[in-house]
Amino acid sequence: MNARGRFISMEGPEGSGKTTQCARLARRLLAAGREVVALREPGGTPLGEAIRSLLQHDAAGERMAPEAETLLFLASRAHLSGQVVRPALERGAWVVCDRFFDSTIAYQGFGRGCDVEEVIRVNEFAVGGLRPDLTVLLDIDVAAGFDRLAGRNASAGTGNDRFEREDRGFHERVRAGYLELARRWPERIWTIDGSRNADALERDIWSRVAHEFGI
Ligand code: Z5A
Repeated sequence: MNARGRFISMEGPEGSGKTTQCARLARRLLAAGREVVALREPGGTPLGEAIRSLLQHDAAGERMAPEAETLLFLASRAHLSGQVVRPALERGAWVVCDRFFDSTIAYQGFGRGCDVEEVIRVNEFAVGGLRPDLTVLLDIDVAAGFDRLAGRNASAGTGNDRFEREDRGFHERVRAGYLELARRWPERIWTIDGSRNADALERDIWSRVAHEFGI
């Protein structure tokens, strides 16, 4: 458990509904009278948002080395952890984060093929022992997640970003990697079926959070 506040991260493959569920959980916590700090990764600080833009777009079409990509995510996370997450937890706030360190293990470790144990070690260096009290893993079939993103991108008139353009095999490795992490850290990572409707997911997540943290 973190000092005074609580730290909840939301994880999952593309289109699993993390952003939707983070917003709904934050609303429920606010309604329960808690101070909430809602964050996304990469991002959450001006430096983090600048790093996000580097990571999501090809710099002059140049393919990024997996190690460089890993370290950019970690730079954003190290800054966010020290500048925002720890101070929020210390004053008793609830931090709800759309992705955290499991994303780097899943995407850069299992997805890109960087050594998973090495990625875990450098992650530790970046966050200095900080870890979520609870991680909700929204698991979804890769094709179903992409169907959702296609719908969203079509209505927003946007294209796929650098990660969304990766092939199916990459995204299958990411999904399998997440499921492996859930087996490795069952006390922290709670896997739920993200293919269900958003209202049902919101209810289940809230009932787990309320029960686990005594709200
Ligand atoms: N990345 C990494 O490689 N390493 C790292 O360490 C970190 C990240 C931290 C960040 O992109 C990218 O960076 C990400 C991984 C990589 N790869 N990509 N792409 P991002 O932040 O822009 O996007 P994302 O985190 O991947 O989110 P997403 O996949 O775009 O979406 P989502 O948050 O999972 O879902 P959503 O936005 O809530 O919903 C997507 C659509 O589905 C939308 O139209 C919703 O209305 C709809 N939706 C949501 N829930 C449901 C349900 N339950 N049923 C039906 N439809 C739904």
